Amino acid sequence: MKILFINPALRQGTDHLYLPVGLGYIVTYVKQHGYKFDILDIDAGNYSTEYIEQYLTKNKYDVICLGSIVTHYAWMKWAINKIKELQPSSKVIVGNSVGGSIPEVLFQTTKVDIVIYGEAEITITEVFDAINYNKSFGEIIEPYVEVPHANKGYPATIKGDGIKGIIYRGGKNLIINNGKRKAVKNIDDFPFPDWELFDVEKYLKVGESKKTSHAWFYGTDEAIPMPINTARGCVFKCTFCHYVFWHDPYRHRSAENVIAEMKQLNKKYNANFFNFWDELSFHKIGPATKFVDQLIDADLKWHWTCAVRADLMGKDIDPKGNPIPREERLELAKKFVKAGCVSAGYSLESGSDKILEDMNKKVKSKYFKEQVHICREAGLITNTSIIVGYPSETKETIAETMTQLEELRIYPSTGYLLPLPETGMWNHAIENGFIKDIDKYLTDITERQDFNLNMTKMTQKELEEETSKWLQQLNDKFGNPLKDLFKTGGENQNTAHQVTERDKAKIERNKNVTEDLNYGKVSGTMR
Ligand code: B12
Ligand code: SF4
Repeated sequence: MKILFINPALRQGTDHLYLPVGLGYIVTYVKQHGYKFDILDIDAGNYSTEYIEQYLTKNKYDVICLGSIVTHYAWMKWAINKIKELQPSSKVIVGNSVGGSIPEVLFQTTKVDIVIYGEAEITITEVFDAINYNKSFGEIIEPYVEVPHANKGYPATIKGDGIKGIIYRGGKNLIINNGKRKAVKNIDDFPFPDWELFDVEKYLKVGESKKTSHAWFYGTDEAIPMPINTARGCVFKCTFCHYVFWHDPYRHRSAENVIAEMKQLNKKYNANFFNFWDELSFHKIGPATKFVDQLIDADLKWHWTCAVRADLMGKDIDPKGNPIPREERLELAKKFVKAGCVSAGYSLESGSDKILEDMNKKVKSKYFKEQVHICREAGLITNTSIIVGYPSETKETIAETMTQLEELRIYPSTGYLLPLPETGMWNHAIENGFIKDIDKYLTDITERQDFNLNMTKMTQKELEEETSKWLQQLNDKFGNPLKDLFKTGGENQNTAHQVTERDKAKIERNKNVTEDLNYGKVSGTMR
């Protein structure tokens, strides 16, 4: 059985390349289970459309697998249909949220054969086994049962029984949905992604040659950053968010397991800076303390970044109403620093507590502020993203958010609300007629930094002008050199401000941060 995996390029030709962690997990797992395959790495190769078409014309496969996030729908639609045009007999398997959150749409607008939703390692191996040994994927449950969904206007999938975690094209024009697969309990069980299968050199060199890295404060001559997935899922359900592990329990790898991967990456690639690519790396003081204590004991001398709850160190009361003393929270932040953490990412999203409620964020802005103070005291860098344009957004709520950031001296990574499938905001947009043609909407959307849809009572012009006005004010006040106030990193035209000489003082600041995080000035930011 000839298999091809395709790694698409989310932001083709930009200054950063990110190793594809999800794909890395999958290819490693199927390799361990005896499958051989090719990888067409469009991201690393920066391949043109012509190249891709030529490749697919020359190289024939039985199975072609590709996955991406849902914002990449337009490209995925093109790619799937192109594959089917050039090699109609190959089976096309799609994973990640582009399939899993909109299967009803994808099966209508493309010729995809199988969608894998949720955690894919085991599922894809079972699908390969079925194809390899000519077995069926399952059967339709009769009488037919339609699986409810929020993609208005598209026919439902029909309940089936068989390989869990897949939706596939069955007979009689039916799309059969075998239901969710239970997530793996202990994610330590997955093998570490085998980066030998990718052109790691290339991934590391792109940032280096363009003098951009995604290691906070560390220059490209100093940091060799690599990604690690330390946790899957999140304990919250914000109304703008959706990720592949949405329906799975929150799971964290053990510190031993993460440390072993760090050591392996250091040994193989000299990696000394690790980006914890998680939705949520730490959610509670207890487990977080245990984890960083183990890192401190391991005495690795490397650095890392992670994602934490916006109130992990800011909230002074636990769910049972017991107080959490400030010293305890400050102690945790200090331990993060001691363990090598440079920046713990967490998001304000909005400074308006009303909008935070609409977001179901379960965080109050006062806790965010307290966390900023604690992190600064401990020497951790604070950065935040904000979402502008919730339905209840007004000039006043924008001002509420921005004045807090101004006081805290944080330049935000700013985006407009971008309703994504399977989120509360998606349902709102569909129910209220903001999205009438799902295929068109998904084809047109780009990134949250671009204006995609207005669901507020302000006009789009007002919303954009108000947001830009405030960002300009922050940019000027903080002395940032940002030319594009939204795309603060990662894009060719917006990285000039990142090409600054490494500044020892800034690096020192990690250890003793008392001043602001002047976002745009930091070498290597990439939000
Ligand atoms: C790293 C990252 C990035 C990196 C991408 C690096 C890379 N090459 O992978 C960068 C910084 C570029 C990025 C950008 C954006 N990102 Co991002 N990002 C992440 C992050 C933090 C980690 C991804 C990861 O590695 N996860 C860990 C692995 C193990 O999980 P996984 O990727 O889901 O993989 C599993 C399954 O999806 C599946 N799978 C994955 N690939 C494949 C392939 C096949 C063939 C199959 C069968 C299965 C499969 O199997 C894997 C193992 O079980 C996630 C949050 C998260 N934790 O997922 C957000 C996330 C993926 N990003 C998201 C978004 C929205 C964006 C942006 C659009 C934000 C923006 N600025 O507007 C941009 C995209 C820009 C664009 N041009 O479209 C959303 C996606 C939402 C959605 N419903 O699709 C996420 C989920 C965050 C969130 N909750 O909002 N991102
Ligand atoms: S936005 Fe963050 S906290 Fe909210 S559900 Fe998504 S990952 Fe969790």
